[in-house]
Amino acid sequence: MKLEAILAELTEQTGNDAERLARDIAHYLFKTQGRTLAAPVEYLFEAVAWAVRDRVMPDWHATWQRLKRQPTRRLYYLSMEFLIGRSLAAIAFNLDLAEPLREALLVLGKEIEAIEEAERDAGLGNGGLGRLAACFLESAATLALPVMGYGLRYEYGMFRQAIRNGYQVEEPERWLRQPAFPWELERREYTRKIRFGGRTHHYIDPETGRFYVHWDHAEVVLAVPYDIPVPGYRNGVVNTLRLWSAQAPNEFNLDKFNEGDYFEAVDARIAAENLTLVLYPNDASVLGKELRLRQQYFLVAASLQDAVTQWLDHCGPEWHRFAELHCFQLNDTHPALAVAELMRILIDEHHFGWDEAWRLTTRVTAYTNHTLLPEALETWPGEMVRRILPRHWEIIVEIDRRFRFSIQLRWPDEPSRQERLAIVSSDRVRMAHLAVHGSFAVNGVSRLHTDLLVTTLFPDFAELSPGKFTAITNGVTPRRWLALCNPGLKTLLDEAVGSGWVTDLDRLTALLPLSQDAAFRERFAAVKRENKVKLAQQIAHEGGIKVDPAALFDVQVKRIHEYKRQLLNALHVIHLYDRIKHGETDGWTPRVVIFGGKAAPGYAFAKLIVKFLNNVAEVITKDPQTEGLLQVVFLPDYRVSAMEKIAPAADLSEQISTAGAEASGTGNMKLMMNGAITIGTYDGANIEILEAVGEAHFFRFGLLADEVQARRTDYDPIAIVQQDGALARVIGYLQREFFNPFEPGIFQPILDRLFSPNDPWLVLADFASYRAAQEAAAAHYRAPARWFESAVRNVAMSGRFSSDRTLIEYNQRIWHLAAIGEPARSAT
Ligand code: NBG
Repeated sequence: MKLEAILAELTEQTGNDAERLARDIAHYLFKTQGRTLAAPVEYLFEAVAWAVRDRVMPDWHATWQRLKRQPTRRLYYLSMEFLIGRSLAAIAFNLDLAEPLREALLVLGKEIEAIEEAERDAGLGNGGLGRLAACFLESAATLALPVMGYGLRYEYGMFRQAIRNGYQVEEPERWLRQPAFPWELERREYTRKIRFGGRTHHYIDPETGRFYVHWDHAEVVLAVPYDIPVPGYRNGVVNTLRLWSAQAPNEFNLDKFNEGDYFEAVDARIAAENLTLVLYPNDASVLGKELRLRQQYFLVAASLQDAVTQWLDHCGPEWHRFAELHCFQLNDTHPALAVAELMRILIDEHHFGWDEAWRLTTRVTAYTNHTLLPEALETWPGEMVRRILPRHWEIIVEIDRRFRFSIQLRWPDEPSRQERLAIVSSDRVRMAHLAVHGSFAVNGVSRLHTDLLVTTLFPDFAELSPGKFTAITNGVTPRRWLALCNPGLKTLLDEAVGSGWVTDLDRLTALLPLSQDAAFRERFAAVKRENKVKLAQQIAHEGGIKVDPAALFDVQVKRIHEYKRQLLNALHVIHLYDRIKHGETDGWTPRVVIFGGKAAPGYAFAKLIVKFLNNVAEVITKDPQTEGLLQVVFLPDYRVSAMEKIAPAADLSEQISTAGAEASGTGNMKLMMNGAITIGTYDGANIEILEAVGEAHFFRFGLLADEVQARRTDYDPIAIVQQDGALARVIGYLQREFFNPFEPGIFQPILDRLFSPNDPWLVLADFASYRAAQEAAAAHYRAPARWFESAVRNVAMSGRFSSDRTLIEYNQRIWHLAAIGEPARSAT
C-alpha cells in the first residue's frame, strides 16, 4: 500500500475541523506526552502546536516536491538573525485554522489566548534587522515566491531583560526548552561538514596541468539543519527556514576516553557545539570576537554547500544554469564571506578558472546594507582570518589584488582611490567592501538611507558602478502586525473596505473618506480604547502600575541606543513633570509615556540610559502631584510578542533619531499601521511615512540630515541651555540629582554627554523643536475629531509599508523569481 493511501485512510476521521483538531490535541496530550488536560499550560501548548503542525505538513511537502520536480529560480536569504517571535497564532491564521482551533479548545474546556501566551518567543535576533528577515519570509510565502531562509539555531536567543533596582539584568533565554520548540524538524540527512583552520597546499597535476588547492588538517564541525515551516497566507505555499546547529563529528574522542581522560574527550565536543550556543546581543555595533567570525562562516559554508549539493543532486553538473537558478541575498555584511566561500567551492571543488568563478559569484550575490553607523561596519583582522579560514584569506587577498588593479586602470592618477576602495587594508578585511564588490545589487532600506549610502559610505563604489545601488524601503507583514495583533481593528477594516487588505494593503486607502466620518471615527476610537484597556491591564499585571486608558499613550519601544535618543524623550518627560510641579497645567493632556527596549550587555552608556529611564519613571509615578496627568513606565523585556500588544494600543509613535542615523526603522511602520501618529525627525522611513500621510498628520521636528552634518562642527550645548529656560530647568533636575537622591553621581555621565560639544547625536540641538512638536501633539489629542482623523489616515496610508510591497520591489529589481503556485497576490 502506498504511503499516501495509508495516510488518507488515517486522516479520514469524521467530524468537522474543530472536532478533528480537538481529537488530535487530546491524542498528543494523552498518548504522546502522557498527560491530561490538567497538565501545565506549556504542555497543552505543545500538543496544540503539534496538531497545527500536522496540518502544515502536506503543503510543506508539496511545496518542496514542486521545487524539486522542476528547476526553479530560488532566492536564499542568508541572515544571522531571524526574529520569529511566537508562531502558533500566525501559523493558524495563515492556514485559516484560527476559528476551528478556538472551537477545538473550547471543546477541551480551554481558552486559546492562554495557550498562545504560553508560547515563548523565538528571539533569534536583536531588533529590526532580524524581525525584517522574519517578515520577509512570511511575505515571500504569501506571494508564492520560492524563498528559503538560512540562519543559525542558537540555543540561547536574545537575553531576557529583567529590571532590578532600575538596572537591566540579562538572563539567559533557553527558548528551545518550552518544553521543546515544536515547530522545527530535524533534518539530519542533510547534515553538512564545515572546516575551520588547517593549512592549504597548492599544486599542479603534472598530467592534466590543472591547478589544485588542498585544504587539510582542518578541524571539522557538523552543521545539522532544523527546518521551520513558513506558510503563506491561505495559498498552499509553505516555504522553509533552515537553521543550522553545530555538532561535534564524533560523540567523543574514544582514544582519550579509553586513556581515562573523560573531560578531554568531551572537550572537543563542547568546543564544537559552542559555535551555535548563543546569539551575539549587539545591535548596530560589532565586538570583533573570533567566535562571531566562526559563526558567520558556519552559516555561509553550510548554506552554500546545501544549496549547491541540492542543485547538483537535482540538476547534475549543468553549471551554466547555476546563475540562472540561484540568488543569495546577504542580510547585512554578516554573511559576506559567502563571496569568498562560493569562489572557493567553484575553484577548488569544481575546477573553475578565476574569471569564470568570479563572473558566476557576482551574478548570484546581492547585499542589503542596514546601517551607516561606523561602529557597525565589520572588519576582521587578517591574523584571525588567516588562522580560521586560511583558504578564504588567499581568495580574499586575490579578489583585493585584482580589484586594486582595476581601480588603478580606472583612476591611474588617483592612488588614494585604491586605498579607499580596497577590500583588504591595514591587514583587515572590510566586509562591506567585499559585499559590495562581490554583489550585482546593493540596496539601502529607505530612500534617505540609500542616498546617504551612495553619497557618504560608498561614493567610490557608486561611481564605479552606479547601476548597482537601489533603494528598497523596508516593510512589515500586515498579517502579524495588523490582522493578528489587532483583531478589533481587523473587524472594523473588514467591514469598511472588505477583507482584501490582508494581502493588498493599499486597499486601505478606501478608508480615507471615512476619516471624515464622525461615526466611523468613533468606532475606530472605541477599538483603540479597548486595546489601551488591555495594555493597561497587562501593565498592571506585570508592573503593578495602574495607568489611565483615557490618557495619551506615548510610546517609544526599540533597542536602547544613543542615536535613537531615548534621552531626548526623557528630557521632555522631565519638562512635563516640571510644568506640573510649577502648576502650569492649564489645558493639560494626560499622558502615559511608555518606554521599552534592551541595551547591548557591553554598551555601558545604553545601560545607564535604561537605569535613568527607570528612575525617572519611578520618581514621577510615585509623586502624587502627577496623578491623572503624567505617568511613565518602563516595560521590561521588550520583544516581538510585547510589540503585538503595544502597537494596537499606541497613540503617539516616538521616532526621534538624529536625522541620518536610523536607516529605516520598522517599529515606526507597525505603530502607524495600528493608528498611532508619529512624532519624528526627518529620518529613515519616517520621511516616507510623512509623505504618505501629509504634514498635518505627523508631528515633525528637528534638524535635517545635512543640517546635522553641518551642525556637528559648531555644536554648543551650553549656549543652547542658556538660551532655553525650559531646558535649563530640566537640566537642573539632573544637576540636583533629583532622580537619584540615594545614588549620588550615577547620572553624571549623562550630563557630561549632553553637555559635550562632541555629542554626535546632538540631543540638545533638537530639544526646542521637539518640545513644540510635543505640544502640537498634545493639542491635537485634545480634539478627538482631529486626532482620529489623523489616526485613521495613518492606517489608510500604511499600504506602502507592507513587506509584500517591499518583496515585490526586491523581486522586480533584484531577484526575478517566478511565483510557484498560487500567490495570495501577484508578485510580478
Ligand atoms: C537596522 C537599522 C534599522 C532598520 C533595520 C532593518 C541594523 C544593523 N540595522 O533602522 O538600524 O529598520 O536595520 O533594516 O540592525
